[in-house]
This record gives sequence, structure tokens and C-alpha cells, in this order.
Amino acid sequence: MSLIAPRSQEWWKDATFYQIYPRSFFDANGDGIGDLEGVRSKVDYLHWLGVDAIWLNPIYASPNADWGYDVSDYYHIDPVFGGFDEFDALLQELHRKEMRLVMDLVVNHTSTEHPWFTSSLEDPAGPCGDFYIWQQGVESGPPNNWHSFFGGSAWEFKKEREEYYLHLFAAGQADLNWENPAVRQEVYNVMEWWFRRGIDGFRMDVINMISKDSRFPNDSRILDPIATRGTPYFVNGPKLHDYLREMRSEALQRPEVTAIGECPGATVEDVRMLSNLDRRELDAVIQMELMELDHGAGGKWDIRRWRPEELAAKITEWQSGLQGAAWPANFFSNHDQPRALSRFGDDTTYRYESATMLALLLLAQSGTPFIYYGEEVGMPNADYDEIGHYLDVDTRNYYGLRTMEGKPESQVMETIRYMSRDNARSPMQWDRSPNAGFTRGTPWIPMGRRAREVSVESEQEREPSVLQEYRRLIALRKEERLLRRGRFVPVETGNPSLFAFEKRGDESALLVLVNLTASPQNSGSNSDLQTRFSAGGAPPEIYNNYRESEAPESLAPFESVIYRLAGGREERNDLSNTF
Ligand code: ISL
Ligand code: CA
Repeated sequence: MSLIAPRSQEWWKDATFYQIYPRSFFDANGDGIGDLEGVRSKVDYLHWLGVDAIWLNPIYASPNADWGYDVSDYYHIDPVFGGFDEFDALLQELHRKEMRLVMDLVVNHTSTEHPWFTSSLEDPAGPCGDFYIWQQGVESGPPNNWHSFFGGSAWEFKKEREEYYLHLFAAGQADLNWENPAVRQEVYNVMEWWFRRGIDGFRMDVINMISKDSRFPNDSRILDPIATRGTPYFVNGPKLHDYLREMRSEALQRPEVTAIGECPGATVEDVRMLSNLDRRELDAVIQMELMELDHGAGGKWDIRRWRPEELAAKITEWQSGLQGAAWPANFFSNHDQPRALSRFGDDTTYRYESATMLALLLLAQSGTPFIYYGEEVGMPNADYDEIGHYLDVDTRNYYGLRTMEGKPESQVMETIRYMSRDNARSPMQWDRSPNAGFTRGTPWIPMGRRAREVSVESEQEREPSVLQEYRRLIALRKEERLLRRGRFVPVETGNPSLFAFEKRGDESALLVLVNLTASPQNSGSNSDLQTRFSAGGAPPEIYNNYRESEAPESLAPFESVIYRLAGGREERNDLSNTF
């Protein structure tokens, strides 16, 4: 049973989301590309799993410079995914099961094949002339030194206009000029059109980058040569809050829809403003700090080692920092990141243990959790060993730039095998048949290296399994309000490999205790943790990913436990359990 009543307000706060990269989920017609009919045929599975809402990556018409994040028509579905019949059927099927559908809204930029761009290019004095960010070059070079997220200058010259246009991402993704009210109106029209079609909200792509400093200053910081340049002038730009407030009043008045913003580079302070519970610009913010744990000074391709206590500290910082002020969106994986299991866990020896550890950490945090397709079966990185198998523009640009500079190919590939976005874009693994049951054709991107080993089928047969534990934890989260909304209180364990926190309410509390490592760990003496256990022995466990356990004295590799603590009187006046 879904927890969400139809049209209830703020349904997203108690919902567990599941993110679907439609190209890779399930191919119903055998052309090798996942499609809407494929998603529809798996709604029963998602319902069985217990998720309440789906976030679908872009399905709009697109030339695929960045797999759908370069939209050429917001009012059409890319025919490889199906048409409106298939879309409406999927939406209906989800709603029949009381599940919600959130779509991607990509309006920081459009494809350079969008008719607005063509018109802007060819007719500067026409209605779309000012739809994009056009600037004169400086001394026969680009207007400034900003660098695209995908490498190289963020400016592209067009001889038709004798000007450069800005692209914070690929050259095929031109940034829209939000200063122009006509652009903003077009965006609101798109939103309203999809709301009328019946969708339940948007996940808004890089929405914190829509306002640029229109003086376009050089970024004069001393930076690693491969780092993105210019961010202080377009991340959280001068008019961002004005635009979001206008968007709320023009396009987001319906109480039943949600607006979740993706905001790379946002700090706790930024998010306390952007999704402030009173200001309500955005309902929740997807921020990236946890994903930057293994980034060095040069950014994502400059990989650094991270320590378990840093992971714990980041979660603590965000859970505590947003408390009472803003609504968190929590995730460990998405289509832009390596698989969390391969990154923060151990995808070989302790695949089950570490995948369930991450499941518990995700689902025990307050806020809205997002599970990424395949995460629930413990899919590891795709780990392709040839550059030709990588189809992501960012990965290919990185390969091109670095090998051209003379960096050894083996080193470049090692980095790519760890960090490429394609690690998490390989097809969903359904069963043991060829192509793991994803398609009867040839998959658009190769199957992950270990596709035969891990699948929904094999995980459903085993007990316990990653999949069964996800299902159990999703159900537990529905029963236990404290998991969803309890007040987060960090607990000192005296051991940097052990992460513990309470989820407190007025009368009772849960205690979460997690071993973040592949070695057994003892819970320290004289710690905060011991005081929770001292009175009357260990409290009752309501979850443990191990069936036999010596917790709390000693935790096996990645062992993860939830205890129910008796309520302390001192909590009586604490009203903040509504996060
Ligand atoms: O994945 C990244 C770089 O490879 C991130 O910097 C990512 O680009 C950033 O988080 C913004 O992501 C979103 O917008 C991009 C798109 O490529 C991503 O897939 C999307 O999630 C541009 O639309
Ligand atoms: Ca297909």
C-alpha cells in the first residue's frame, strides 16, 4: 500500500523516489533502447519494491549531445521512447497504483538544434535574438576565461553573428538568457503544459545556474588547470532567488506538484535559502557535496582518496545543517556519478553487506531519498575497459583532452573506469538471459562487465539479498516516522570507522549504528555510544543487515543496525521532530 493519499499536499516529503534513466531501464520493442512502454511494464516491480514516486530523466526530443539534456523540443517526446499514448499509459498506470511521476526540466540551456537557437543565430533582431547569451569576443578570443563543466572554453564562436554564445556544458547546449522575460515565460508555459498533462512535479536541472553575472568577469582565482572556471559568476547568481520566486508564483501554484532543484556547488547555507520551508522557492535541493568527497583540487577527474569519517561528517553536516530550515533530498547514486556501491562500498567481497549498509544510510536519513535504478540489486560500476564503449560527452572530452596533452592512456583509462558517468548508465540487469533481459536487440550501450552475476532475478531468489533488504528498509521507513522525519542527533562512537546517530522524536528515538568499512570494528569505550547501551544492556534491534551479530560490542564488515531506544524525559519539550 502506498502511503501517499491522492493529491495530498507535500506528498514528496514522505515519499521514497526511484530514479529511472529511461534509455537503460527496459527495452520493450527490441531496438536496444529503453522506452516508456518498458518502464510501464515494470511498474508492478516498482510497486512491489515499495517506492512511491519516479523521477524520469529527460525524454524530450533531443539530438543527444548529452543524452537528452540538450532539448530540441519541450513539447515532444523523443520517438525512441515512444509517443504520448505510451506516456499517458505510463502516467495512468503509476497513478492507479498511487505512485507519482516527476519529470526532468532542463531549462538552463537548450540544444543548439532548438528552433529558438536557430532563430537567435539567424535573426538577431527577431523575437528569439536575445534568447541566449551572446557576447563579443575580446582580443580575437572568447569573452572571458570561463570553462565548461565538460572541459574547454564555455564560449563558442558563430560567424553568422560574429559573436560567441555561452555553454556551461557541451557546445550543443546553449545557455538560455534568463534576463529576458520572454524566455522565462516560455519556461513557465512548458511547465504548465506538462502539469496539465498530469505530471506531479519537476526535478530541475542545474537550476542554481540560471542567473549569470552579466558583466561576465574573468575568473581570476588560481585554479588547477582542469578545474571548471567561472563558477562564482553563475552558481547561485545575482538574480537566482528572484527567478525562483517568480517561477513559484507563475508556474508552481498547484499545491500537489513538487519542484526539486538540482544545485551543484550549493552549500548548506545556500540550500537553507533555496529550499527554505517558509520561503518555498524550491521544495528540496539535490546538492552534490557528498559526491565531491573523492574530488581533488582539479575537480571530478582529479581523484583523491576519501576516509570513512569524512563520509559520516558530510552526512552529519547536511542533516544537522538543514534541520528545521529546509527539506533534504538524499541520494548516493545518479546518472552523473559512478555507482555508489563501487565508490563508497566494496563491490566484490562485501557486495551484499556494503550495498545494504548504503541502503540503510540512505533510508535512515531525514528528507526525501532517491534510489537510482539498479542500486536496489547492488549493481556495480559498468567498468568498460575500452574508450570506444564510453558514450558520455564528458568522458570522451576528458579522454581527448588528456591524451592529447600526452598523459599515458592507461592512466586516463584508469581514471575513467573509476569516475565515468557511463559506469551508472549501463542497462538494468533483470535476469540471467542474454543482455540480462534488458533487450532482445543490441543494447545502445554495452552491458556492465558483471551483468551476468547480478540481477533482479538472482536477487529475488536469495534471502537475504540486497534487493530484499531494500524492500524491507523501504517498508520500515514507511512504518517509522522517525526514519523519515526524526531529529538527527550525531552520536560519538570513539571509532572513526563507526558512524552512529539518533533519530529522535518527543517520546522515543532510534539509534543507527553503521560500520563504514570492510574490517570488523569495536565500539569504543568512554564514548557517547556506550552511554546509550549501558542502562540495561543493548536495546532491541529493529533492523540488522546481518542475521547473526555481535553488535553493539563488535560490528562485522559493513554491519548496519537500527535500535529502538526508550524515550528520555528530556526530549518532551522538543517539538522539532517534524524536521
Ligand atoms: O556530471 C557532471 C560532470 O560530468 C556534473 O558536473 C554534472 O554536469 C552536473 O551535476 C549537472 O548535471 C546535470 O546537468 C548536465 C547533465 O549533463 C547532467 O546529466 C545533469 O544531471 C547538463 O544538463
Ligand atoms: Ca526500445
